Amino acid sequence: MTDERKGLSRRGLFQGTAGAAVLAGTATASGGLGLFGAPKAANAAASVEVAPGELDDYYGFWSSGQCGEVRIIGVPSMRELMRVPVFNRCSATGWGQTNESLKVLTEGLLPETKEFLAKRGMKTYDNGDLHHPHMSFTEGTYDGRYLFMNDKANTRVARIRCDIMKTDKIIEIPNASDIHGLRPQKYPRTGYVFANGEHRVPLPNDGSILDEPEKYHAIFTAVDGDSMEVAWQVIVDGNLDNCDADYEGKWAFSTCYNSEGGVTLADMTANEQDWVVIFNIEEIEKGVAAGDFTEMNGVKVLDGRHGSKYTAYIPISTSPHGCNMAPDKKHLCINGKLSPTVSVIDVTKLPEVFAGADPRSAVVAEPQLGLGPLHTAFDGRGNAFTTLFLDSQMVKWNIEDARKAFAGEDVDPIIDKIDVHYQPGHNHTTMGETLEADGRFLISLNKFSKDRFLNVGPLKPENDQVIDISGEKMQLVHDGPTFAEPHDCILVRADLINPVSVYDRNDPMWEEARQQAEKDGVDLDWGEDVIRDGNKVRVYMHSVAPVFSLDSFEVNQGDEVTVYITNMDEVDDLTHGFTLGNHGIAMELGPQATASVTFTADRPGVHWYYCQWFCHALHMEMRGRMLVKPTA
Ligand code: CUK
Ligand code: CUA
Repeated sequence: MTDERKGLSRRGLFQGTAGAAVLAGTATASGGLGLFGAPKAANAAASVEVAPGELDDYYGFWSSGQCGEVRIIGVPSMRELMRVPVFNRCSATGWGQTNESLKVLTEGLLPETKEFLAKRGMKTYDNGDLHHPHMSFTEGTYDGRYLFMNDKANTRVARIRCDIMKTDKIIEIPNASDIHGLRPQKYPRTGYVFANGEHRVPLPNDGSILDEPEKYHAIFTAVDGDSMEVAWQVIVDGNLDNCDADYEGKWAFSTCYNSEGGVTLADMTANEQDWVVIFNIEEIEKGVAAGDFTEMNGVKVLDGRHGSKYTAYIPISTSPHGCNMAPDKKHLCINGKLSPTVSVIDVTKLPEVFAGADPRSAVVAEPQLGLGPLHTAFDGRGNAFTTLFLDSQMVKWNIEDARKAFAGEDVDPIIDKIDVHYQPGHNHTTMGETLEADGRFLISLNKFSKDRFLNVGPLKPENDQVIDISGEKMQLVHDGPTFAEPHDCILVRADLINPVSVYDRNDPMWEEARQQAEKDGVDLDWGEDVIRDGNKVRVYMHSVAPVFSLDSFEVNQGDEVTVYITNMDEVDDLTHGFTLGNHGIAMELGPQATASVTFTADRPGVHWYYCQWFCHALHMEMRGRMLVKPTA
């Protein structure tokens, strides 16, 4: 294929995704060069093309909103690579059903939550609302250790181990009501993971205070990212929305709305101004050391309301939303939402604010960008990209030029605007929240797709668009439909992440299974046995393609059965599964992993179990029988 022909075919593709039927006619009439021009469109398509067999340059970690999982997407191709269950229940992997996953899902719940769920016959929540996935940092850039994420629905923070891409810790945050904004500390390392409690509730929220909103509080939490324990909390004024951290380990920032302390929409948007709260980490740590806190539900809670030495409140136009620290280490961008502006705070001025200067003196620019600015991303070359929800646009602007304009110079900071389709919320650039921001691609996470895809009924996908930002002008290069409802993503250079292909037999994930096997005198790796312990039965077996080492086992009706299976295959990509028919049971068995599941065998008869992960030419034959002897 000649370059010219390649260009033409790519242009065709581009027009198709743009839905511009008219342009096709124009192209034919002008001999192949339409309004967009073949060479430009060809370059645009080429920049996202990842040919079959080639690998993407970036891992994209996507949230999934009310689906409660994390999705891994290759960027720029936008091919979905994996889903990692976190707060949700997963049919494929058994997340939320295996004993190993239930340990992660239950051990961090508060005692009263466990009690509440037990009354509903539940061990844990099986839903979540995951907005913000962020990676751990060392010295201002991603270090490939962990991903952290929030659950807005059930007030939790979770962690994914990036060596195996599985969730290993989930904790419920006490004294808070839902967790929204979440960001790890960037320097010197993570360190703390900051988590915003959004809704204001009474403390304690035990029914002793009900319809007295003036007594409600929102709370800011620092979680220790290594131990996944709450380090401290700070009570603030207003509702916390999004947050970020600086590049020197000194500050955390949260946008805050509802300075009115209201409970209805009209109340909450009455004031002209709300604020961004600055948390002074050093002062807070000193306060903790000095005992200046109240202990609530086992957590050290500091008072950071107006007048506190731990916080500063910088007034910003009403209801600011996104909170984004630029990789120039200096500028914090606060996105106006209801105001058409982004307020730029120079963090080098914050010590003066804490020393008593007017908080507004830290605001060094406030460019008017368009309607509905929600989130801002950076290219590492001094430019910022802000989503305009109401205008359905992405705007590129220069931070230094915005400062000059704010200081009275006649400079327009806006460099470029393009339409996105439609209503963007978050956006994110390649490595954009790190010191290694490389300015290659920008994702616009659009809340609506409208006419961009085939109609699939009343529920439409969202649309995550890829924009090439390597040049002066932005170029829209790809549309990517997504299911409910990613809010945010991060784009991590591929060399920073090195997952394993086969589990380590010493992984702590199945430590409890190993201990039980030792007590039972069974070799967890290669053994197979049926251990009876009263009405509890423990069944051990291993799998090597295409067989389970037990082709049948027998139990009595009413026994509480735990099946432990170890996949002893050592080959890459050789996952087995265990599905027990008509029992609602299925789990993933990764290479060199152990998984277990517990259930009551109350259906007499013959029940087949089989491998549900295609593993071998004789995969279909990989099965066995559970024989359940009736009681009477
Ligand atoms: S929030 Cu959803 S568009 Cu939860 Cu990050 Cu801004
Ligand atoms: Cu083992 Cu399929």
